[in-house]
Amino acid sequence: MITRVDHIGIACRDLAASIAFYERTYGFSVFHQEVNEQQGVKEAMLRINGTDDGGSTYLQLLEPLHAESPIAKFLERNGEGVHHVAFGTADVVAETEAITGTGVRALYEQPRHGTFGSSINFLHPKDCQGILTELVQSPVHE
Ligand code: CMX
Ligand code: CO
Repeated sequence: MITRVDHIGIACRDLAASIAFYERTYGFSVFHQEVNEQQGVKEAMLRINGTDDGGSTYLQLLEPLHAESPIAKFLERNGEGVHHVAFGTADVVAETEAITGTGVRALYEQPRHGTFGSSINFLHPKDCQGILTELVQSPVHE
């Protein structure tokens, strides 16, 4: 079951400049920053609100680490903007299986490492109404 919106992923060219925009415009602040080599990104999570299942909702600002990053390819094609939508679930394996059972392609056979040590998978944008969709299982599910 999908229980919430976990985050909206936003592609940017300059992480510091993007963070500064969200700080001065909306008063959001950085909750967490990390580099994820496997995903090819330098990222910042800006926490927006808590949710009733104990999780939170974030904006995920994503700067490419190198030219082969999926974010670099996206920026080249589309410029800065919304890159993906991520839904939270208590069980990413079961949720991926349920969704692929409806005919939607998952990008990975097994979940991979996401922000905060979460487990993630992606659903192909061409099967999801044009939206790259991420499934996220938080490391500790409250
Ligand atoms: N949103 C919507 N559509 C997208 C898209 C996106 N973010 N990225 C690509 N597409 C579209 C392309 O425009 C293309 O459409 P057309 O065929 O109509 O031109 C189609 O998908 C396939 O494009 P492609 O060139 O074959 O594939 P790409 O090399 O662009 O790869 C994808 C697309 C989704 C497989 C790749 O970006 C990927 O593996 N993403 C998952 C990992 C990721 O995005 N990591 C960064 C975020 C990490 C995090 O959230 O923690
Ligand atoms: Co994400």
